Amino acid sequence: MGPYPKWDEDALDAKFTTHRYYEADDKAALLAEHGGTIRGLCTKGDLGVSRDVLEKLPNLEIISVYGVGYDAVDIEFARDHGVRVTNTPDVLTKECADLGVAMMLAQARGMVPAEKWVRDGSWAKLGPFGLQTRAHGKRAGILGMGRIGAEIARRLAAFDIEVRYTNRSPRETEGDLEFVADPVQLAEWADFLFITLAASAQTRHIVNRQVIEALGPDGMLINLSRAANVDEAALLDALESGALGSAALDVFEDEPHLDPRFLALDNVLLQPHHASATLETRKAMGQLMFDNLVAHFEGRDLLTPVV
Ligand code: 8YV
Repeated sequence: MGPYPKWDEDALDAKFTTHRYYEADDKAALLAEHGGTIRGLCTKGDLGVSRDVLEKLPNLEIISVYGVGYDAVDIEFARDHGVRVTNTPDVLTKECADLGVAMMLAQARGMVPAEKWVRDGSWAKLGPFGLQTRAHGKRAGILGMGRIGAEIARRLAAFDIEVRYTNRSPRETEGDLEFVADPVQLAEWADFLFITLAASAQTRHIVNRQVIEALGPDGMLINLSRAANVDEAALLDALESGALGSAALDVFEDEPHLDPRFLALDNVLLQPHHASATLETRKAMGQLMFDNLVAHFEGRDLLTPVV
């Protein structure tokens, strides 16, 4: 459905007859001509595949997602039509956790504006860069204690940051972390709030105005899940008014076309949805996407099934 690095596309071309939906000038014509012969589909966590495309693939057997998030795939359609779905968890977990903690530190210590301060000559002309905010020893809430949330918690322990979490239900955690059922209460307690839960219709805007304002003028929101988990209009209002101290965001509504209100803010770190985007991890994601397809067509168990 979308482009992959050359090494992934070469492997797919060598193994399968491929059709590149993203390159087709007339996508409807491609589906009309080839839709009936297509048995496997590759897509991405942030791209997915909609029902109106799936309806034109009557012989589709498997959707292999390059990414851990499959919220953009019409899972209900897949289930109803016996289409298998796979994703690429685990291979990207630590990568995403690394960026989540890096975003917290970069924003707390003002590393992006500080780099500009050096590079544009302000340091020499105007003196020291302003005082920033401590991260170690503070409190972090994790909204979504899945694989990535758990890895972030592990990392935060090394910074002497106390962690509490909320989740659909309590779960066993490394360090026996305290479960807080109400996201508002978690936000009231926390200095940093990490949004790491899988996105779905049920989680839309789980981080609402109340949660954002509970995090407060000294709080920081870090989102590396999906924009849909956060009420972005409420987030922008709070960042503009100071009701929320700061944010570090890797995902946005209508990305990569951000709401221009973000660009006027100096209390938000903007990242281009690249939490999993290292060479090593993307190679592992591509390999897993490919291996799931091959396992299916060779009649073996799928490596990482969702449906
Ligand atoms: C995407 C992601 O897969 O894993 C996910 O769900 O959001 C990303 O890693 C990435 O954007 C691939 O294009």
